[in-house]
Parts: sequence; C-alpha cells; structure tokens
Amino acid sequence: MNVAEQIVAGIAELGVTTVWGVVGDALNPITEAIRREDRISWIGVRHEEVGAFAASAQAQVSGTLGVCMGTVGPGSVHLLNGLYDAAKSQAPVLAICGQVPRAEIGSSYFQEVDNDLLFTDVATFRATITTAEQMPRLLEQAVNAAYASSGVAVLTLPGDVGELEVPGPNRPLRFVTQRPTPAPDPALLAEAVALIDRAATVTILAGRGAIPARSALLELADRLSAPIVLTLKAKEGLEQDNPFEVGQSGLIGNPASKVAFDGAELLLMLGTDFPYPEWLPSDVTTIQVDRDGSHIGRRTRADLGLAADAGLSIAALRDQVSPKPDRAHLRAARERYEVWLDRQQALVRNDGEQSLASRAMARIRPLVENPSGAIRPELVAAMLNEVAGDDAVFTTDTGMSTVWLARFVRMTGTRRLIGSYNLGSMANAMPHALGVQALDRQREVVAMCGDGGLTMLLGDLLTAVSENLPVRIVVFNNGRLGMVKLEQEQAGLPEYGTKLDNPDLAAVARAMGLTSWRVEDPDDLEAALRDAFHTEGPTLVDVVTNPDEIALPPATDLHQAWGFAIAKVKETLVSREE
Ligand SMILES: Cc1ncc(C[n+]2csc(CCOP(=O)(O)OP(=O)(O)O)c2C)c(N)n1
Repeated sequence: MNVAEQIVAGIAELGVTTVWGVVGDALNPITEAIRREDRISWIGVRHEEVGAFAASAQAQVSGTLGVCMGTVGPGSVHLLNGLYDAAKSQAPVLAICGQVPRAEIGSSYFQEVDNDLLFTDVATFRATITTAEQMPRLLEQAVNAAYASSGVAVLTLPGDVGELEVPGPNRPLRFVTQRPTPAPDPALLAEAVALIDRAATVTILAGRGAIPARSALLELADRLSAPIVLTLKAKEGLEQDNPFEVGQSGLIGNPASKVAFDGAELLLMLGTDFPYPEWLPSDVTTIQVDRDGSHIGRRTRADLGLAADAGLSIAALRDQVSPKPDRAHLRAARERYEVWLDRQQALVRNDGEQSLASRAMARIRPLVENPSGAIRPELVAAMLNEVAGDDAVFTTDTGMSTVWLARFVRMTGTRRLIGSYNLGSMANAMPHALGVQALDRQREVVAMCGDGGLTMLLGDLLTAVSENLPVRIVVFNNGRLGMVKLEQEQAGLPEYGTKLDNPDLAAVARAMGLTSWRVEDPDDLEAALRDAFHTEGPTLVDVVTNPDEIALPPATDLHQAWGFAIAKVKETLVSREE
C-alpha cells in the first residue's frame, strides 16, 4: 500500500462514505485511491469552502468524521471558512491538503503555503507527512485528535509523498473515536444541590449537551418547576412535547425567555456554551455544567462550575434536589410563551377549507400591516414547517432565515437542524444541505437560504445537479443583506450597502439544471413548495420576500426602538435627496 491508499483505506474503515474537494496536483494519488475504493465516493465541488462546510455538516449530523481536501496553496486556503465552521460547531473533520514536493518546501515555490502555520488557529492537529515511515501513525493521530477535540485535524501531503510505499507489514489501523463522559464530582454536586434547594425559583438554560438526557431533563424541570430556555442548537432535540420549554433567547428569541430569566433566583446552565452574555441574567446565582471545563464561566460568572457530562449531571441532580411545588414562576414564563406561540401558530392552523397560504395571510394581516402585499418571510417559514416531513433536516443561512426558522419551524424529535450557529458564516445552508443529503439521498433536506448567502457560493448549485442530490433550496429573496439592514436600523443608521441586485434566481437555477419556481404572489407559495418537495432531483424555490419585515428581539429597548424610528426618517430624507 502507498501512503495515499493507506489514508483512504483508513477513513473507509471509520465509516466515511464521501470525500469533498477539488482534484489536483499533490492530491492525485488520493483521488486515485478513492476511485478504487468502493466504500467511498468522491464529490467534486466548485469551491473548496463548500466541501469543508459539507464535511462539517456530515460530522454534525452523523458523528462520523467528515473529510474534505484542498490542493496545494489556494485550494487549501479556500477550505478555511468551512473548517472554522466545523471547529466552532465541534464537528470532527479531517482536511487532507496538498503541498509542494519535499525538496521545494521552504523555498517559496509556486503555490507554496505553510499549511502547518496556516491552520494553526483552526486545527487542533496539523502535520506534514514527509516520509512513508510516519504512516499509519500520523493518520491515526490526526483522526484521534479530530475526535478527541471534536474539531479539525489537517494532514498535509507533499506532491512526492502520496505514492511512496509504506514499509513493513500492513497492520490494522487503530482509531479512538469515543469521547470520555466524566461524572460530576460528588462534593461539587452536593454544593449544587444545596444552592438549588436554597433558591426559590430556578430557570434552566439547556444546550446541545443536554439533548441525550432529554427525559431526565424534563423530570428535573418538573421537580424544580423550572422553565427551560433552549439554545438554538438544543431546539432540535428538546423542543417537541416539552411542557417546560419557553423557546430561545438572544436576537432570535421571544419575550418568554426574558420572563424566565428575570424571574429566576438561580440559573442552571446545562451543556451549553450559549455565546451572548448580554442576554444572560447577571444578578442571579449561576451553576454551569459542561463536559469541557474551559467553557465554564466564559459567558457569565459561574458561582459553581461542574466540569462533567451534562447527562450524568442532570440525572444526578434529578435524583437529589428537593421538589419545588410552587409553579408560579414556571406558569408565568409558560403563559407568556403560549401567548407568543399562539400569535405565531395562528399562521398555520388547519381549520378551514381555504388554502394554507390564504389562511396564513388572512391571519397575519391583522398582526402586522402589510399594504404592499409582498410575501412575508414568516409565512414562508411557517409554510415550510407544514410542508416538510417529520424527519426533514433543515439547514439555515446566517441571516434572517435563521430567525424565521427559530420562530416558525417546530422540531419533532426526528427533524434535524444544522447551521453555522457558532461561527456565524454566511453561505452555509446550501453546502451544509449538500453534505447531509449525500449521507442519505432518501431523506428530505431543506436549505433555508438568504439571497446574499446563496449567491456567495452559487456555483455549487451545480454540485447538487452533477451529484443528483435532491436538496430543497428555498431562497428568502429580499434583495438585501437583511440582517445587516436590521443592524443598521437598530443603531439608528440609514440603510447603506445592503441592497443586492439579484437576477431571477429561479431562472439561474433552471439554467444550471435544477427544477425551480419563482414566487412573487403569496397565493402561489404553497403550491410551489409542495411541488418542489415532490419533484425528483434538486429543486429551488426563489421567493421574493418583503425586505422591510422586522424581527423584534425578546426585549426591544427604548434605544433600539428609537433607532428604528431615526433610521426610517434618515432613509426617507436620503431617498428624497436622491
Ligand atoms: C462570510 C460572511 N460575510 C459577512 C457576514 C456578515 N453578515 C451577517 S448576516 C449578513 C447578511 C446576510 O444576508 P442574506 O444572506 O441575504 O440573508 P438575510 O439576512 O437577508 O435573510 C451579513 C453580511 C457573515 N456573517 N459572514
């Protein structure tokens, strides 16, 4: 076996089924080994960033290593953003990168980039294979590091190394893929129980780490009469059939989360690294449980930190805390949530003969005046919630489509949700969807894209076509970098630099080989989405949405409200001047 063959055989053993990238130069021995390996398919993308995003999504959805490749120099540089997405999403990903031949390393040769330096910040493991004797140990170390750190490992392959024969007998490869599940320290656990017992009211902030302990978490909340605020990443596993959840906090959130935080004497953070300190209560006793001790106290002061597995800690707390029979705090948060939900759910009630679209529009009109008749993005998201199956995978672009998903798409327990929720990169939804779809071509995969996001990596719509990946791409086409427009207006600035001159994206998609629809009338939306979800092969629905739709955060302060007002006046003045 040569070096390249051993790498490919090794990742096939791990269960990797696809490798993403652009072929060329030093990586030719790898692609040749993939061509001869039945267990792995090569997926050639148009931009390497898409390959890295796809690998990141695969690792997130399956837990199995995602693999992408970048050729010497620029091909590897292009991987960076998607690799950051994987690293910040805690997804084990291996990047195999090309390098100039060994004799040229260090001479600033054509295309030479120092990968071991370039990837220093993003990858927990970086190594250049310079002799065949380093194999298979370097591969094992790279894979083990990706799993152990839930992050990125980069293996660099100079042009003259891939074809070197690995010396010695062909020994089986040994990978370590399991992660430790540390139990909570009994003394600290007892302290946590005492703090909880002393507090009159408790609110839980549950993150992704709490998902595997769903039933114990609900029992704990029941015992403590505690509302549960869910992070966006916890939504996919903890939202459904949960009488304690009160939705999300942060910019995408709703007012009930604020009621839950404001009314708490003690905040119990479970398996979450929720990144917005400004949305967390600061004047409460806080207990934080996280498997990774370095996460504790970095968002808000933790009066007590348990560096332990969230699931084990939740079960132990459930068994040891005293019950809090008074439900007033839980009731207050839940009632606020029900009112808010009712306003949202009014969009999608199935209680008449009318089409979903006209029912939804009839209900939403009284809520927010919309004289222009432009399609509301809320309506699109609400309708996607209806049209998509119970086990659909949703991906959302960074931008307003994540807000619309958080508010209008309900999780079922079998639906999945992937986004660039820690890196916050644009253009992730379509590449993430490609990755997930390649793992299971029968599963419904829905990408909720911004027009800015989709057009940023537009070329890879071609990958959906050439690989016949039946993704459902829905574009919230507001002709804007909408989230930035919102930021500017909140700050009292006139909208500037956010307008996008888009072509008819459905026509572009059609020319690229997708089946597509352009929707400009709300009454056509339901039919277009249903058709798109039942058509073979990749489909795209380009929905022209109202750019002036405003998403109000859970608590709009006077400053922000004033900002909107000032911005609107300034925009009027600017447009008059023009
Ligand atoms: C790669 C990258 N560039 C810029 C940003 C800053 N940014 C965040 S959201 C956003 C606008 C997104 O616009 P669009 O995709 O059209 O979605 P919308 O908000 O209009 O729904 C921008 C520019 C970013 N997060 N990532």
